[in-house]
Amino acid sequence: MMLTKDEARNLKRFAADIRIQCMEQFKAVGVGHVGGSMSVCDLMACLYGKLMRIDPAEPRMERRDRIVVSKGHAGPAMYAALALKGFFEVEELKTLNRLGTRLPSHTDRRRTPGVDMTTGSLGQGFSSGLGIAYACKLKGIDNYTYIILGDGELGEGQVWECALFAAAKGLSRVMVFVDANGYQLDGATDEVLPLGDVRRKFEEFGWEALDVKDGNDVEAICGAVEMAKQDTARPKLLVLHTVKGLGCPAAFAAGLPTNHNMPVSAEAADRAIALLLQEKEAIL
Ligand SMILES: Cc1ncc(C[n+]2csc(CCOP(=O)(O)OP(=O)(O)O)c2C)c(N)n1
Ligand SMILES: [Mg+2]
Repeated sequence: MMLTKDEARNLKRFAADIRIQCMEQFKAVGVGHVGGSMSVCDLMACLYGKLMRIDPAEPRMERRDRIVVSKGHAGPAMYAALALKGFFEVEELKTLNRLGTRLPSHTDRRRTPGVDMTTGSLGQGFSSGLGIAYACKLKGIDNYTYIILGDGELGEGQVWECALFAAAKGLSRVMVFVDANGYQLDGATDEVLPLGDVRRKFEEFGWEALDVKDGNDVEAICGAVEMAKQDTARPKLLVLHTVKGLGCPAAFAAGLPTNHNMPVSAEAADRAIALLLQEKEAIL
């Protein structure tokens, strides 16, 4: 999807707002999955601002596109996008992970309007996402199912069973995004369990697969989605090369191997939010 200048600017601003609302959530609870939430904010902006057929007034509309955040710990990025789109009040974001909240740290389909699948156990969201896509296909619904995986998550054996299954069943309206931020919980993915060339591996499994060099660039993401969708036979996978914790000051979180799940003081959150606001204002 080639974006117009206005669309690109609006999506960049939307991504900045999603990041700001992530920080508001972490600030309210004092801790959170900063790294893996912040790295997918640009993707969330593309999905919720441009790509997905959704209706905040009717979150379970049958024809809607489905979304499974298989790296369920990025719930805050999804919640920020949902709230900003009007699925619920932005104010509710401050209840993240509190007792009785509709916004648990990991996504839960029974609690949050707009969440299609409960996730958190890495690998499993891929299987349930494919199940959803298969069911939609059997019902003749002409939608897409979008699934978001982490790069560390690709170490789960289940992922490779899914790679076989989706291609074998011709699930051409599945689009998987790998948030390749280079880190997992306790170190660099290359050190914990190297993945090799993910794009080539999926291609060999029968997928249409593309690398997106700057996976934090909304224009690059939307362009790659459009290109991938030209293939009408195979499931699609985009490897988004992202920065874990992007949008936080570097000394606090961005790019640090310790940013997976970390304490967030009110001061650190406020500083990040102030910088994000400045960056947002500078987007032309
Ligand atoms: C089956 C399973 N094993 C372990 C965990 C604990 N865990 C939560 S996040 C995470 C690291 C995931 O890394 P990655 O997929 O790269 O996520 P990101 O970098 O996007 O945060 C781990 C090991 C889990 N949630 N599920
Ligand atoms: Mg990762």
